[in-house]
Amino acid sequence: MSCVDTMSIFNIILLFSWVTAQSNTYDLDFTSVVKNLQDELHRLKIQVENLEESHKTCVSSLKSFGLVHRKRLLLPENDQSNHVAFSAHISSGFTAASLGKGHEVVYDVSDTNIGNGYDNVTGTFRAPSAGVYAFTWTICADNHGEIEIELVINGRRRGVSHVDSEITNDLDCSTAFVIEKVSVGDLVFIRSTVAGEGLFMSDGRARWAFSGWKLF
Ligand SMILES: [Ca+2]
Repeated sequence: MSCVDTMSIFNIILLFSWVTAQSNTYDLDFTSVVKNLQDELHRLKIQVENLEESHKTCVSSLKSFGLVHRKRLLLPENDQSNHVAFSAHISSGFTAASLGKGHEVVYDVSDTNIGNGYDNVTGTFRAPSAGVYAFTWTICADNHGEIEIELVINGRRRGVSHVDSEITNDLDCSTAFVIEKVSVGDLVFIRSTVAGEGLFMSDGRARWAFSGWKLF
């Protein structure tokens, strides 16, 4: 109900109260009552017209500032169930031998886990809700490090990257990015596709990381 409607009803209630009070007197002057009613109706009519004009002016001003309908473009403020984002990294460097071939990479430090989809014990992200997601991961090779890594969604390869550092004291990193439609409960993780060799860096200089977030 608009402000104009509310004020009109309020004034009518006041008017009804006033008429009731008048009717309770024993010396009713009906001509006077009718005259007063006409005056009051005329006054209310002018007041409503003024309020309608003010309302039009307000709406026009809001539109000129782009404020009308803005709220409809935003997500509902209390709808947190649709928010999904995670980011995790490996806390220290490791060897190719410790990872091996065909093994899931475990990012033991969970930096962000909105929606609780990521498990830092297994390394797997389980989608809490269906939607289109973005996934990105970074791998870094230290001395003579080399490996190929794949992004797996429900058992299928959906992305791949490779890094190779051929010399001592060399550092090479590779970052990949994938956008994928995901169903609720889908499993997403990073896995080695080869045995690899050498060392991999994951410390304050550069680190292995795995992130994902729901776009819509
Ligand atoms: Ca190599």
